[in-house]
Amino acid sequence: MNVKSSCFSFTVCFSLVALAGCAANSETETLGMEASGVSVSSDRVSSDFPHCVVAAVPVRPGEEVSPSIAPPAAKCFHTYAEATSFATKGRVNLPKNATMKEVDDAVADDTTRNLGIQSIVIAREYANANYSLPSLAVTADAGCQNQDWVFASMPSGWNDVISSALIYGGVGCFHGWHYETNNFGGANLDVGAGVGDFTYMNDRTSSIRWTR
Ligand SMILES: [Ca+2]
Repeated sequence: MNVKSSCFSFTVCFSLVALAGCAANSETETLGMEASGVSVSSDRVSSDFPHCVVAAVPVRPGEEVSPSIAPPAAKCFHTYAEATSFATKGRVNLPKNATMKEVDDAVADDTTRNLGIQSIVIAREYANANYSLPSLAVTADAGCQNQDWVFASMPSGWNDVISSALIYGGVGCFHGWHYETNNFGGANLDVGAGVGDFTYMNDRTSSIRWTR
């Protein structure tokens, strides 16, 4: 009887430990695959490729978006400098060991100078609060003066993970509406210039619309 009950307790304890382990794992938000160590870029966000870039889709201001519109796949890079070179088509080309601030300053400068001319970074999404990596740079061929930019659904690996986001100043996008469901439905949050903590919308974004 004693032996049986201690076995039973052991099983219960073991299950609880396993459950706790599962909970801890899901909190760390392991995004995507392990390192390959060889590729310069990856189609999926991961701890080794945490700097992603994707182009938003233009629509007329206020226009309804066809549910069939999906964003192009994101490209993810090992360093912020590599991702930024890709996002700006090589205009911002800094050393791989450039600091986040150096790259950020260069991106802001490039966005100001090339607004309406070519691919610029208009916004940045983050998988963690307080603008912490992994990040998703959103590129567009212009600001929001004459069109909205959208993701009717999120790039692969980015659904239900956004925890903070910002919009670059000067691009004329004053609102970044984050929605709970694909095609702009459910609960929503406007990040404006930036929101470091999504609170009720944490890990719930499934579509985004940037507007003037
Ligand atoms: Ca998150």
